[in-house]
Amino acid sequence: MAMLSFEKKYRVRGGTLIGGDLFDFWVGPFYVGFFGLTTIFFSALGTALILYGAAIGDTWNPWLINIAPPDLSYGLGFAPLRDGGIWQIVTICAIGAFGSWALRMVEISRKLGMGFHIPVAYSFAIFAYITLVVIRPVLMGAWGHAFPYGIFSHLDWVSNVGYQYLHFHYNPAHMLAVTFFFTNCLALALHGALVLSAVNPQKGEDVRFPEHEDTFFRDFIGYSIGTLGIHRVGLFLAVSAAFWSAVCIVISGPFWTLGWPEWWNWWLELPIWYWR
Ligand code: UQ2
Repeated sequence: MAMLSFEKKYRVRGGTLIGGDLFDFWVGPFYVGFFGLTTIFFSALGTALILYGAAIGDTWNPWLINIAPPDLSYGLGFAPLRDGGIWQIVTICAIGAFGSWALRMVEISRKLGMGFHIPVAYSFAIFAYITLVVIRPVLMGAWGHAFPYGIFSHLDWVSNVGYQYLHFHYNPAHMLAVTFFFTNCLALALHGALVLSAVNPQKGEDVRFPEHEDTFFRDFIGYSIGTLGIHRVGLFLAVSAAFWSAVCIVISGPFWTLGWPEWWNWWLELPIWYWR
């Protein structure tokens, strides 16, 4: 709460990418800006379309509501609203909202004279989404290759696409992505636990500072990566997880159509085995 008082000091004018001073204001704690308005526009339109899609669909059961992309026969063309067209406009709205959100991060970073690490990191998540719903469907020639918007329906899509390649866990890029996700969990657990253990003591105990944090890990494993370093590692692990997720799906179909286990035949076909 104490932060709210000195936050005002950082409510500086400028840093906008578009619109000059016109949208350079706050509503309560929220910076608005041109991209704040476009975020609200795309989110509201997209949400309304999902509700409309649900209304003309079969169910209001939140688990089962499904906004599906057009049939494969529509290729890369526009489909009628109730035949995948809603999905297409929702997708445009989603990309518009995510892109606006990233650009609003850029404006706020510029205002504060910060680096662009936050929008750059977030862009990897947007990139992974766009890979799923635009890049891969375009490479494969039909919007119908994108995933449907629905809780169970998108799970079914993931399962079906996985089995289409026999055993997705043999996809080398998938292996990398999963490893990055798990390592990211490890790093965040270590970091969160370390910070809380030092900085949130029992009643009557003193807060401990980074020299204690460093000392814990030096005693424990002979190495401390440091307070700046752990955040560099965290950024790298998180961004890599999103990046390799995008790679593992974009190569499935456009660049590899067999089962993923077969990809490893290159290993079995290495000439070194004749030695035996
Ligand atoms: C650390 C440090 C932090 C940390 C953590 C470490 C004082 C507050 C968690 C320990 C991290 C190491 C040894 C690297 C872990 C690497 C991977 C890939 C899991 O040293 O400095 O700052 O939060």
